[in-house]
Amino acid sequence: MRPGYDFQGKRVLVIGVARTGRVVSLFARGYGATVTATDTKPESELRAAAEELRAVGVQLELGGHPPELIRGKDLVVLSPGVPSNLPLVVAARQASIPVWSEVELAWRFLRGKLLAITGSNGKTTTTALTGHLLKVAGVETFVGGNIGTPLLSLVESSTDSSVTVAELSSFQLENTEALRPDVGVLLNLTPDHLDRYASFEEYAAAKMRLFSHQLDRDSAVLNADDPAVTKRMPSGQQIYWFSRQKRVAAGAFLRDGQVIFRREGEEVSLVRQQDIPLRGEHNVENVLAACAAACLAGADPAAIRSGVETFRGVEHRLEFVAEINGVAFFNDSKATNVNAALKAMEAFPGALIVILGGKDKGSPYTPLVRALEQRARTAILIGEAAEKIARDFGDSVPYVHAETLERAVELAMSAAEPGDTVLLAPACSSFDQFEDYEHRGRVFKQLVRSAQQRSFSG
Ligand code: UMA
Repeated sequence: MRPGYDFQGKRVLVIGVARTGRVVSLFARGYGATVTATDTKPESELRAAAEELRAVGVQLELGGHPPELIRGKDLVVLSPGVPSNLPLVVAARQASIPVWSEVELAWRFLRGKLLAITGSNGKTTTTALTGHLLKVAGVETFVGGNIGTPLLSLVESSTDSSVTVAELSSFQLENTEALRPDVGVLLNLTPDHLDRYASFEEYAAAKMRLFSHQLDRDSAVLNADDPAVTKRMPSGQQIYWFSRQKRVAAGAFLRDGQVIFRREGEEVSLVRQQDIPLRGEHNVENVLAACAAACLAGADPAAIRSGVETFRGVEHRLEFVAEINGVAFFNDSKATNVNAALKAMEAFPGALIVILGGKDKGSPYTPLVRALEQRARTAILIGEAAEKIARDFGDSVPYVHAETLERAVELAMSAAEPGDTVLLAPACSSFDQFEDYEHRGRVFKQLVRSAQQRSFSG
């Protein structure tokens, strides 16, 4: 039995009025709370949400977060994009008002099992694949979280026999208090979001909160090949591993080209590695993690085999867009950090033109140099981070400045030769020029498809 939260008579402050804040406000209001929602954006930018929320009696404070907003509040709920060190949030904590992330609230109300996936890279693919495997196995499954659907919006549909597969970001895990997934997966830990965290340690600690409240009947699925994960191994729950490199005592690994799942000494062969339809070695890790998680949530081996074979990948993740005059265009707009971009580049053996840049997140771009030296015909730089990337590349990697994505696609079209791949793998977040990475990916696809049309008609 989860603890829930009794909203009756409570005064709740919701910070951020985008996807998360909207759902939290409606939920809390629906359960009888008095709700105030606040956003730094002015009313003119939030008209539709403001109208909808006012209609159900939510009070709005837009265009800033006045300090008096916390007065008399019983609970503050943060959207993931709102930093935990916001003065209003710090003041709430000082006044002993609980500050929760939306996923804490969602967990308290969700029915059935929660299978939660975090890590620096591969979360979205692994979440979508795990959801797919469970659906193929006939398990009643819901998929949400950082992947795009606030977890709280899945509460009403969840049942005692359903499994909710959630992608959780470090932002969402920051303000959790009791959240306890039945199965928690940690894919890997590499530097990310250092524009928001003071250190890698602080970022990793946010991720590890996934396991803080697990009990001995719960499971953790961990990457045995990532030293940053193994050195932070949690305790108190059942530990399963996944590994591309070695056999593990319990969990998923490769043997003779097969994915094997091992539990209590029993082994079952799940799928042949050659039948994994996703590009890149990193996706083998994602498949191993998803297979282990799906086994633990009750999927049978036959369903896992057919689920892996029929999985078609995720939008904005090494997504094939078009081929124009023998040049393949791939959209990996979700590569919002350096390591994700590196993995994307490594998935292509041939000559590459890589579009990089956006809003800098505080990590150096030097880890990309070796992969680019080996493969890149040129790098095309866009957005605020372009100068820093150019400085980090020095003379080692050829690059050109394009500023905008539109110009980058034009330059890529003229630089590419038949057989090349043009890859959008920005290594940065998108907020300098786009609403989010999905918007950036959609714009890229439109630009490529327009170029394809022109090439047909020309
Ligand atoms: N805002 C304030 N005050 C602040 C900061 C922001 O009022 O100090 C307001 C903004 O003006 C805006 C709102 O807060 O109106 C934005 O909130 P949000 O960024 O949390 O946006 P949501 O639409 O609620 O999306 C969030 C996640 N966003 C982030 O983590 C930045 C989405 O992840 C997630 O899909 C969604 O909840 C549903 O769970 C996106 C993401 O970029 C995909 N995630 C990062 C990543 O994957 O790297 C972590």
